[in-house]
Amino acid sequence: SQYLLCFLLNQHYNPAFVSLQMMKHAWDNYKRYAWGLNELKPISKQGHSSNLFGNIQGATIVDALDTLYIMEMKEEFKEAKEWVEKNLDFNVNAEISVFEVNIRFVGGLLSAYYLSGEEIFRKKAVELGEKLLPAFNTPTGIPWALLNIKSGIGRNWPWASGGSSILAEFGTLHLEFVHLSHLSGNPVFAEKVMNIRKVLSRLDKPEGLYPNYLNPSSGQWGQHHVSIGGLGDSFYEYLLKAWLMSDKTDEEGKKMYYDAVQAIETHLIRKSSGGLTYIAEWKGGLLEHKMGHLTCFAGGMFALGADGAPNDKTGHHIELGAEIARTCHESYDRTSMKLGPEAFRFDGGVEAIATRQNEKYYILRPEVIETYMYMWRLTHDPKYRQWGWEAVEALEKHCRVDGGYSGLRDVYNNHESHDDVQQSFFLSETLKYLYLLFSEDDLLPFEHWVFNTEAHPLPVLHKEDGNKEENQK
Ligand code: DMJ
Repeated sequence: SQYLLCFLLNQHYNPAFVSLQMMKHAWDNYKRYAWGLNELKPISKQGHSSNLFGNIQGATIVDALDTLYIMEMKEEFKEAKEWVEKNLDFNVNAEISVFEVNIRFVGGLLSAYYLSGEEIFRKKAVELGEKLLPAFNTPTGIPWALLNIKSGIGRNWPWASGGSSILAEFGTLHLEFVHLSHLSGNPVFAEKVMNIRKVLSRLDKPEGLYPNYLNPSSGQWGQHHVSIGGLGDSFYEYLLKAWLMSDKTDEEGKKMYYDAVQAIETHLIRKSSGGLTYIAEWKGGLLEHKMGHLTCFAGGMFALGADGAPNDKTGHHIELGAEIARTCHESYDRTSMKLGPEAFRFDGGVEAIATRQNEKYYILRPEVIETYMYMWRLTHDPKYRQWGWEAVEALEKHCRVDGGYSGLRDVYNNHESHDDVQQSFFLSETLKYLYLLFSEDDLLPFEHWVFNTEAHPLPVLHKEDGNKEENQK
């Protein structure tokens, strides 16, 4: 495979084909060493289980289904489907993260259903959706973060401010739950997420911003911390995508999204003295000049939302997307390994560089490549493909190991220290976005598909399919 790699990198490489080969390497090793378990430890060559999924098993299989399908890895898709049929079991005594299980398992199953038409995936998605419903049994209907899917008892993360639920968690259920209602004929799923909307739209927002913490009992905000990265990120993403997925009929989602972007621009977006645009974190009115790798998804989001931007701001939103893409590319380029750190700062004389040891790791996250993919599709500027290719080379050089792909502990070091985890989102997101970046635009075109926050494509519910009634529910 080393020989193949050199050949591909130096000769007439076809980058989409290279991403497919990467997927094969990741999948084959998962299959060899961790089949049926959640994730792979590629150095120790054994399974890895995160407590986010309780003892639900098979996260990598479910997360990877649609990538296998899109890449036409037919044999692998078939074996994954057989595993789902025979082994995917939600009747377990497990405390799970409602958000993680929704975006990876519900999202993965829904996409697999829509792409392949295989009934088993629809059935499993609805079955799992029903298991998640007790999470909404709170005085406000804002769901708990954690749920025991056997007992139906929920609670919040012990570290969350004042017993709060997390914005990016309860705000990232909308797309999947609308589809669960659509596919099951049961309105309850859509009702639950429309209620979250209602609670949020009635609340006072400091400077028009949404704090990351909301108490599900009192309906009051916790600490006034605002982030477009961890704890906040995909809430904003889902406002925009709810509107797009509704064939642009969900006016409430649209308004909330563009109002939020306006507040973000005024209070969080800044330019460094070196000319890099970044999105800071807001803590009760004070800015922390730090941007997370997670925040880099926002470049793609701004560009995707550009078309519907009010007051002739289309060009401005594309430009904002392009500037965030450039900043995030710089965060990669300024490391030794050419892969970006978990967080980078714009203070104390540095720009787009991690200064704290515990922010220097890279865990195979997708957000920067995701933004390249959106920017490529929406502008066709070739630099986004070049930047994507730089990431491929860096992944091959530093993350690829015999037993799969591993995250790195310090991207500024000259020697790899591997974290020994092949995250399931590497197969569902990072490799899928790379493949799409190097494919034609008519593969999952944006007019017909929106990607959930784990890169699982969900179809736009076109008006003529009776979507109007659904939004009015
Ligand atoms: C994924 O599970 C999703 O992209 C989520 O929105 C954020 N974290 C990981 C990838 O970094």
